[in-house]
Amino acid sequence: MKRMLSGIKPTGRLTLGNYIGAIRNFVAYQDDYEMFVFIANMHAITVAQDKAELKKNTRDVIALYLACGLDPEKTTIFLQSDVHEHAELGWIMTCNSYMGELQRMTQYKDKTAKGETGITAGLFTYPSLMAADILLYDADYVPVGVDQKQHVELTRNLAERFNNRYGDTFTIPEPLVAKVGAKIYSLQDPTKKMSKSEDNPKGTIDLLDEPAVARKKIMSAVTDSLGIIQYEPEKQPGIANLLTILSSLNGEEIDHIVARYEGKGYGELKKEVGQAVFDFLTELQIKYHEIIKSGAAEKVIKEGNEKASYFAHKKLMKVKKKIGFQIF
Ligand code: AQP
Repeated sequence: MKRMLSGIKPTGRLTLGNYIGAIRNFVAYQDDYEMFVFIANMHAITVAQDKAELKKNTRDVIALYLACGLDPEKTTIFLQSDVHEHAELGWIMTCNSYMGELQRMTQYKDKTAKGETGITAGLFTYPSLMAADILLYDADYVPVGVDQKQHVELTRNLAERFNNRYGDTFTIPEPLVAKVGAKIYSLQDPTKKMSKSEDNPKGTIDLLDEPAVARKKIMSAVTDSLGIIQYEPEKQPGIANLLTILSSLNGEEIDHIVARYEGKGYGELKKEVGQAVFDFLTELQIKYHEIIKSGAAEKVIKEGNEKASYFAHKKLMKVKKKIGFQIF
């Protein structure tokens, strides 16, 4: 069975974008791949985090992974900072990365281009840590959004560089971009990605939003004045976003939805999308509350950490030997 690895940063409350673009796919993949899914809390601190919020968000990511359908029998779910090999291999990968390569990574490039201040060294070097995350487990595939393909490319380059220098050590991973619903946009600015750390709560559906509040957000989503329901992301990003959300939640082809709405207005479409989101969140949150009450998250993480550590330790030992860290 091929191996796959991915993670989510606990930088805020998980959004519908995180579900549609990532978690939903992890759940589908876990039947066909040996899955490793982690909570990327070491990546989260590349930007300052409040301690209490980081703890709460981390627990919520675990509970929501489970509530969304990740099955710990099939998927190893672990906390990045509890598997210390990530930090160790991360440093080795940093020492294998060139400044020029890291300067080309979009997050750093965008933030410096905007003249942002307070950019941490971690934000500059995190792609090397990401490479370590992937290479520790010999992942064959990494499911990514379009914007993250660049990271897997860097990982491939670092792995090849290491293998050429020290002999065959790492599996070269491939990015896997999902076809449908790869990207969900802000409801208030549908040209911008829906993000956990978005400031305007009206643009984002949080997985833990009150379902009625989420429905209201859909009803007040920004659209356009064309008045035609069609899938034209360039011309009508707001409508395209609503169609993508509906199709992702009810499994209906976008073309079918568009055909159903011929001659109908935006209000009706919003009502249906709002109801689909309402139903989805209601069911998800029932499971989430059960998981929180049962204490299942703690047990899952403990077992997942142990399993991940086993693989990570073996790989790191091999690497240390190759580079001359093991002296006796
Ligand atoms: N809007 C989105 N549409 C589709 N997929 C999305 N993902 C995130 N937002 C959307 C996917 O979710 C995973 C989470 O990755 P992450 O938390 O490590 O980083 P991110 O992509 O930067 O997510 P956010 O929510 O935008 O976080 P912040 O605000 O902290 O930067 C990835 O697989 C991503 O593609």
